[in-house]
Amino acid sequence: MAHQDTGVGQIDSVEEMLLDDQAVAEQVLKVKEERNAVILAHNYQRPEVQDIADITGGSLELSREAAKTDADVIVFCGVHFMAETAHILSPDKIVLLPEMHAGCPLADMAEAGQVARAREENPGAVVVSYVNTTAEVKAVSDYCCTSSNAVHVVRAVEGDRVLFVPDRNLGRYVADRVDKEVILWDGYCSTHDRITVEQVESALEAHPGAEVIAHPECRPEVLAVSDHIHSTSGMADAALRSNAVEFIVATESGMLYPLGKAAPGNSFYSPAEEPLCPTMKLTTLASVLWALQTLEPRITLPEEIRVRALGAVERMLALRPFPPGGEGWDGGGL
Ligand code: CIZ
Repeated sequence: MAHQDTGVGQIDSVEEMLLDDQAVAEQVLKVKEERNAVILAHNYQRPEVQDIADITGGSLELSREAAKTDADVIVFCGVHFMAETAHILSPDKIVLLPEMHAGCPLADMAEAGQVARAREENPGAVVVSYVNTTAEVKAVSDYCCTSSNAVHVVRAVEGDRVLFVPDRNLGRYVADRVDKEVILWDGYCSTHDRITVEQVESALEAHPGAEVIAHPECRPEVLAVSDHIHSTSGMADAALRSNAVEFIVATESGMLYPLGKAAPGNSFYSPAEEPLCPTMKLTTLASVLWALQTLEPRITLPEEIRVRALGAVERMLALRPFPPGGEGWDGGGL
C-alpha cells in the first residue's frame, strides 16, 4: 500500500484503514489535538460522529461557538452552507467539510442572481434569508435568520414587506405569526416536506399519549397537528418542559440521538417513515479522520462575498436583544 504523505496521522497499511469505529474515533481525537482543531457536528449527523464532536447543535450556534475558540482548524460535520458560515465567521481558521458532496438541496433552490432579480421585482421588500442559503445568497440579503429566530427577525426588521428565502414552509410559519406581508420563495427541504400528517398520525397510533414536536420546515398541515414547533436547538427544552414522556419528532431522524441524551427519561420516535437527509448522513468517522489528516476539503469564499454575507449575519445579531424564551424566538441557540 502506497504511503499517504499527509504529514499528520499517516495511514501506513490496509489494516489501519480497516480500523473499527472506536479505533477510528481514537485516531480522530489524536489528530485533532495535533492539528489544534475543533470538531462541530450538526444535530442531524450520525450518532458516532456526534460523539467525537467538541460541540453539537444547530448550524449558526456551532459556527459562532467555533469562532470563540483558539482552534486553528474547524471540522464541520454537516453540509456545505454550514461550513461556509463557519468560514464567514472565522476567516483566519482553516474550515474543513469532510464530505465535499454534502450539499443542502434546500440551499441550492435559491441562487444569488434569482434573489437579486426578485429584489428588483419587489422594490422596498426587505430580504431575509434563512441560514440554509449559500454565502452568495446571504451576500445579496439584508438579514440572515435561523429557524429559532425567524419570527423575531421578520418582526424586527424595518418595513412591512419581507421577501423570505428559500424555505416556503418556514416562510409560511413566519407569515402566520407576523403583521407583515411575507413574500415566499418556492423552496423546501425535501426531507421535511415529505413528512405527512398520515405518517405522524400513524406514529401516534403506535404511541398514544405522545406529543408531537415538529420543525418549522415541515408542511403547514403537519405543523397544525403538532404540539410544539421548534428549531433543532429548541426541541430538547420543549421536551423537558412538557409533562409528556413520549414524543413524535417531525424532523430529520438524526435529531433523536441528541434528544435522547438531553432527556434520557423520555422516548423519542420518528413519524412512520423515518425522515432521513442523505447528505447529512454522508459524513463518517473515516471522512473526519481523512479531513484532519489531509486538511482537505477546505471551504473558502471570495473575500468580497464573505464580507457581504457577514453583513447579513451581523445585522441579524444587531436585532438583539432577543427576548429569551419570549415571542418570536424559540429559545434555541443562535
Ligand atoms: O440551522 C440549522 O442548524 C438548521 C438548518 C436547522 C435547525 O433547526 O437547527
